[in-house]
Amino acid sequence: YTTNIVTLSRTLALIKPDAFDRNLSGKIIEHALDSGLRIITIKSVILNKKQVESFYDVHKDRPFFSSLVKYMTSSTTVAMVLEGPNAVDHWRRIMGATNPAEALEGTIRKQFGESVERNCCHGSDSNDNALKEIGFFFNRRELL
Ligand code: IDP
Ligand code: MG
Repeated sequence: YTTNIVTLSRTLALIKPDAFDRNLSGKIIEHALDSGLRIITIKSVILNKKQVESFYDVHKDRPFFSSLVKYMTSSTTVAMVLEGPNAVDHWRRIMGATNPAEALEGTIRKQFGESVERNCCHGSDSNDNALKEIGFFFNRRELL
């Protein structure tokens, strides 16, 4: 006989301030749900400078860092934990490339991204980073 065990994993997804301000949260969430991902939890936050500097610490020496911090503190961010088979890769695939100009047709960033910075959404890039990034926004009681 064959067994058919699907291993579910989780990723952190953000709707960034540019998308929140353009009222695109619903459409981006719809993309996630229509693609088969499940929302485990969701909240909105206004990040401060320290939080963004910490979240994007790997980019602290890049020329765009100060602009990125300004953008990410400018308005509300929606944070959600998405779950599904291969959630990290799945969400990054439907988001599309970092630069919306290079993103494939039908992806969220192609549809809604304004620029390489204001690219409307975020997704963790590995399972290890997903765990860290989920912990950045949510405590254990929010993830039961
Ligand atoms: P990712 O969001 O696709 O993982 P990263 O390279 O991790 O892309 O960059 C983090 C964020 O920093 C991007 O989503 C974007 O908002 C911003 N960013 C990345 N590269 C540039 C750039 O060349 N100019 C301006 N902003 C950038
Ligand atoms: Mg990244």
